[in-house]
Amino acid sequence: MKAHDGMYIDGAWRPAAGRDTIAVVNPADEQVIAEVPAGGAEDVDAAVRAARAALPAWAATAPAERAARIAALRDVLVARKEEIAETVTAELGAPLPFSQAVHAGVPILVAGSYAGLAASYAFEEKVGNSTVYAEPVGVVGAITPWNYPLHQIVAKVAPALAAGCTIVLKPAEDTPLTAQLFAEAVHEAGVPAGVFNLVTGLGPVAGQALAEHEGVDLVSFTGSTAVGRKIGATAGAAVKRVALELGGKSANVILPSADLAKAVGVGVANVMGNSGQTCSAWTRMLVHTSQYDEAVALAAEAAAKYGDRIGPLVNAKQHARVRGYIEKGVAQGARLVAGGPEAPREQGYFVSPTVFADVTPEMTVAQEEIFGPVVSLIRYEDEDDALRIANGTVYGLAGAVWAGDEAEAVAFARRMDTGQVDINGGRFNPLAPFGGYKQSGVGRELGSHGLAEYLQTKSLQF
Ligand code: TXE
Repeated sequence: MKAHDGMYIDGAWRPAAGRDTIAVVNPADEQVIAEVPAGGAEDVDAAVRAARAALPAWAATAPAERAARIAALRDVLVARKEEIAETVTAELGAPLPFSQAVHAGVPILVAGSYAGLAASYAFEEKVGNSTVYAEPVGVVGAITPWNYPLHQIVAKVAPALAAGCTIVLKPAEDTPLTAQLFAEAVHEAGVPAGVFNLVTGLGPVAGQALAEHEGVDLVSFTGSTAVGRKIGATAGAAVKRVALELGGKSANVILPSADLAKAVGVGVANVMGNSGQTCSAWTRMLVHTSQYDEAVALAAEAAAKYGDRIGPLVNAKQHARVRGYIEKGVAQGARLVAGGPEAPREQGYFVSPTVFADVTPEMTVAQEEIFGPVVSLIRYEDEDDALRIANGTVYGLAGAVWAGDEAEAVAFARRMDTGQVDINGGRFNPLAPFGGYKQSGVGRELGSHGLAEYLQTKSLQF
């Protein structure tokens, strides 16, 4: 596949400081498809300098002009949609229709929403005898994961651009080609040189150098809890802003009045989409004891139907990790009713759609983020029991509630310790804030709340 052999810094592709490279592997067949440079501290420093130099002019650009650049970026993403989908499929392994609809489709909605918000946001407000200005935080260090390669980038870069910030992006080492395509799109959209910069590289090298750089005012990170904790500590020590979007173990609560077949079917599909590599996936299905056996049968059937339509996991490490979790579930007494730890194909990092029954809330598969196509069915006795189980993990990112009556579902959702809940299936809304309670993170992405992360306020009293 086509790849740049440099970094996108100050509006141009420039050679990397060192000679190290990263091999990009197609997880469906384990073939190397490209190489990109593995940047280090020197590359990060050049990118941060470019971002700092570009900051004053971009921060002073009228919001309407920033909105126009984001709208142009959205248009490029539309024009290059097919190429984006093919690139994501090549480096992440997602089936092409899923890449087209979700990996290429969703970022268009998010970029569009920020073109609108940049134009309409109240960057200046009168509060009594004061004027309050919302000003950009400054230079943003964005560190993104591989699971939704473009969405994770756009969910940070679009609001940062809208706010008037400048950016250095360090994308995941598994999916750098999508990030390079995005840099081309930013360039085509006419975003001024230095406003957006890209450094590809390894997390503990380039990622850490970016998080620690004193020229960075805000670190926005999406990834594992372990790395998030470290980045949070580094930012705290330097007293700089930080936004963390970490893991999840979301509960899909099916109340007895719900349409059981629909709730189970959509629930299983929610976990299997993107091969379970979704931080908000509803990995714990909570079913009333009176409906439990029926739900188990429905879930096993739904998973079996998925069969070959599921893509591989992103890499060998995740493949081993997810299969290890499935083995642990079996060892702790959970009952496999679909899938299992055996790799279904000789080549590629595939795992079969897996359903566990007889899962109890304290089992590892019910507590830790597996990040694979694995759903655990847990039984509850009454609503209080369901709520206790739903809230009984360290995470609080998302969730779902199903009930015959919407008000009943809403009442339950309001008692959940989690940042986003889908009612009777829900529908994606790019303007709805997304982010975690508890150890799922700090801060919000998307919508005006996501924009506010990149702003700081100044008030003038009269
Ligand atoms: O994540 P990492 P990994 C969870 C999920 C998954 C697990 C491990 O449970 O199984 O994390 O995935 C960069 N300083 N999520 O190992 O390492 C890295 O280069 C600075 C949830 O892939 O956290 C990449 O760009 N940066 C999740 C990004 O951090 C560092 C999405 C994420 O990689 C760094 C992905 C360091 N020391 C995984 N080390 C979600 N919330 O959506 C790594 N990175």
